[in-house]
Amino acid sequence: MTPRDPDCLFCKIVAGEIPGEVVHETETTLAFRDIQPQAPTHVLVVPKAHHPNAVATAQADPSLLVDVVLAAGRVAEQEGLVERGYRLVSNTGQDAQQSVDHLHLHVVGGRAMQWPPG
Ligand code: DGP
Repeated sequence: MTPRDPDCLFCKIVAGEIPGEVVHETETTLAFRDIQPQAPTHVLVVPKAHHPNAVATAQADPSLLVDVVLAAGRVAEQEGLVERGYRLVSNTGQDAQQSVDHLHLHVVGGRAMQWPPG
């Protein structure tokens, strides 16, 4: 059974209760455009099952974390980001400014980026 948090925004997008601009889907993952894009391409890749962050996902269901990373790679290919590169970001916790406690990989690309992040 797929764990779900009834109060979770991304669980609602996965369930189709809140609209999302979906760009890729697998049996276990969904990818949709970020509502506040920080670059020409900014897609969020989430597991359909609710897990609060990447480490919790790896602990609970390691192959699901692999599914999410592979889906992010497919999105990068689809969006034409592979040649020039892109960033995969997974904010975790308060200091990292994680605002939705459902694992999501930000796939960000289409412009040159800075390091370190702010
Ligand atoms: P984070 O701060 O790492 O937890 O990223 C959460 C992202 O989710 C943030 O970049 C904005 C995005 N976001 C928030 N609400 C919505 C929404 O309703 N739809 C979509 N597509 N993205 C959202």
